[in-house]
Amino acid sequence: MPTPMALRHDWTRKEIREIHALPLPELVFQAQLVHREFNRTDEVQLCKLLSIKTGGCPEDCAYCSQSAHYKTGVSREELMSPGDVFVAAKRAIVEGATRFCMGAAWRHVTDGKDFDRVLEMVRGVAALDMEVCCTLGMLTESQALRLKEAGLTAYNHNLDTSPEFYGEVITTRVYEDRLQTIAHVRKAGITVCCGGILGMGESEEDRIGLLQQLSHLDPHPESVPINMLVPGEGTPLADAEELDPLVMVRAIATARILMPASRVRLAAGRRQMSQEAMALCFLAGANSIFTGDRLLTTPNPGADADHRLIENLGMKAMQSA
Ligand code: SAM
Ligand code: DTB
Ligand code: SF4
Repeated sequence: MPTPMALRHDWTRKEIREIHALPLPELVFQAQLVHREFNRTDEVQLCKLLSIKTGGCPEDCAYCSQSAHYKTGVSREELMSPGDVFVAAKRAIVEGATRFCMGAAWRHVTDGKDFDRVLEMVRGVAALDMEVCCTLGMLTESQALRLKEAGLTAYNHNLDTSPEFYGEVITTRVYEDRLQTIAHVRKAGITVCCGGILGMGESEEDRIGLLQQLSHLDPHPESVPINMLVPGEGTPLADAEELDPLVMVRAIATARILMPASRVRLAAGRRQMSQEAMALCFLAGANSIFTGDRLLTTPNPGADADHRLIENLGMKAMQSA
């Protein structure tokens, strides 16, 4: 038996650059070798997103239509009621999802009645036997602990891009703030969901820088969402040049090689991709998608289309994890 590959957290930029620049067939082949060693290659996890608190966010993320800094047509709403969230979670189960992720357009969590209500949502969804994930902005250590006690499985907090490019996209917080929240989540014993966005005008070196940062987290994030920018009207990135889907394939394959045991999610942007491009992403090692007809504020292919896609490829939806 060959010795199983050890997980590494010290990948150099040069090594990552070399992997990322391989001829695409070779890169995908290398990613497949790793994928086969660590994961079932015929399974895709279906995750469902729900925006529990939409719009009016004080942060200025240039890609986001929920930022209050831009006129985007997404209006500010109140936090949803737990009852409505549970209805959505039960529908997600019927649609085959095994993970439910609740997103709030907050800069950070504030203790008080809204956070208490989120904790109630977490307890209720956890009781449905799904993986429960939240993405609520920055967290303190004690807030992370309270989420853990409520039954939270995972917390999503993306690094989005390289440290060098970060300031071009967001000015209301710094990279170190993100790393700190991720550390609080890890310390509380919650699994980490951390990835980024491609197609914001970043260079190839920025994508490599993002992948290096993710791979240097120790342990690796259990879940790595790779989003393709969904350009939102009124945001500074509304007219960003459309990304070649093969850039997604390269990033996913590289993420798979650097973080062999993580779930790599082909996240936002699937409406802009062909079935063939998505198939290449699975070949490159993606093993998770967001299903359902909405992401947070933008459309997604929909559960029926996703089941057809998975069936066409002879793959299957991951059963309860
Ligand atoms: N406010 C919280 C935060 O930013 O951490 C949670 C919600 S935020 C919408 C979660 C992630 O979604 C962002 O970090 C970003 O990576 C991704 N995202 C947001 N808008 C996007 C867009 N238009 N296209 C692709 N990904 C996007
Ligand atoms: C992640 O990496 N992508 C998701 C989830 N984590 C929260 C969000 C995608 C949002 C796409 C734009 C929207 O629908 O507003
Ligand atoms: Fe706010 Fe999150 Fe959107 Fe940034 S990505 S503006 S933090 S909702």
